[in-house]
Amino acid sequence: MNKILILSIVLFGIFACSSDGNDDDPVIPIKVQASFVYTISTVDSHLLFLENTTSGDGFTSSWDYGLGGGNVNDAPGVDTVRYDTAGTYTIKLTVVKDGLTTTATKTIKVDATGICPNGLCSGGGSETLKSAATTFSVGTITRDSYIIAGGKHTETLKADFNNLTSEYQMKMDKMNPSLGKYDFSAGDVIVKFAQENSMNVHGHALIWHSSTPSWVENFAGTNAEFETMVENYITTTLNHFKGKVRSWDVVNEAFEDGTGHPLRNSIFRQKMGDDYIKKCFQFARNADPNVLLFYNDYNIASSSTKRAAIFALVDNLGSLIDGVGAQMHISYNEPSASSIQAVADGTVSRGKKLHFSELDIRANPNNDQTTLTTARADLQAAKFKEVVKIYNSIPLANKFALTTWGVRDNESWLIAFWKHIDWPLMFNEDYSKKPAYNAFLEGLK
Ligand code: 9MR
Repeated sequence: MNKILILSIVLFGIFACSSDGNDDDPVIPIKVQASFVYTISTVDSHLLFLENTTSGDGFTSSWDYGLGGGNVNDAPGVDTVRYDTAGTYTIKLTVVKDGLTTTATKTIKVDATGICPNGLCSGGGSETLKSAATTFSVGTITRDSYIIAGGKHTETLKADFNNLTSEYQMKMDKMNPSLGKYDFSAGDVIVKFAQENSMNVHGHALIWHSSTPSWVENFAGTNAEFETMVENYITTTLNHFKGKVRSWDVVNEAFEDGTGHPLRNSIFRQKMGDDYIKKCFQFARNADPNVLLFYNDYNIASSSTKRAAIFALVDNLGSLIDGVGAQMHISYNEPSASSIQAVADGTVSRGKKLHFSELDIRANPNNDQTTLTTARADLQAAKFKEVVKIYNSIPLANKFALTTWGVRDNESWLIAFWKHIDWPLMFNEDYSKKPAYNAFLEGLK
């Protein structure tokens, strides 16, 4: 009796659930799985091309680019999205078909140079020059126009550098264009950007024979009036930037290159005498006792006699000078490591700070290259590493900053100066990093 009842219930159930193929029966929805691929533009590494590769049809789809803008409709074809700011972004594709939703996500990384291929940013991911150089500042040059324009230049500054030097706008011809008239506007733009981004500013350069305005070259007054004018200029400039500029090159390139390296016979020397450098340092010290004062010059490594002349000046200045600026316009094959070391040793033994102030390394000093070959780029990188290693090995108390004279190869002053192609810096024209960049990081290890 119980068995018959159970069989009846089972049979009823089977018949009740069976389909007779009638069209009115509900269609079971087919789920489509969202999927997409992306490629980075080869022309502009900040551009990402997104392609929805979900198979099937009859679905709607939308993107969340991870930029905080929420979902946007997936337009037909490839979507192009721009990622300007360094960071990590999760891109999400949402596909809806017949009320069923699926998603696909991918995460991309962006650094100062753009979207990192395969999520691998060069320089070991998040490591940048300034984050790796924990015991000294990493500097470079800039201009007010570059800062105002923003974009990749300022992104790169923010990512890698924390010590800014004005390439030419904090020199006398720009800051003091006529008697009693001052223009600090470009310096102010650089200072503001530096303050907003926790960077230092290095003032370059108060007195330089090569950027002396013509009204100073043709000064009509007495020597005493000339000296007062120079004192006023230094005092006014240092007062304006007091507390905003960490350091100044007080005098730049005062020595001749020839035998004996005499002082250049600049208008300053003619009017103020052989001790004009000391006077200028004293004016600066009087105006701002806290700012760091440097003497800056080139060929300090390559010429032992020039080095000797410069160190004699440093000795003569005594406590008026805080540091030596060694410009470091060098080549991939010279000067030797021991010559560079001699600059470090001479500065350290005098208890002064060392600024490798204008580092660029010519990859093509003999104009025998039309493109930067891998072999030459590697040799150049090795020299960058050597320079950084030497700098990083000096005692902490003598460290100050290592400044490259430019960001991108194509912006270097060297190309116009030598009138042929070269690639002396750490970034390519598209701001991608050269082997020299990683070599800089390696030099710190
Ligand atoms: O790179 C600078 C270039 O843009 C300027 O026109 C020039 C004159 O102001 O100065 C260049 O920088 C020099 C620096 O101030 C001192 N050492 C040599 C640098 C290259 O000439």
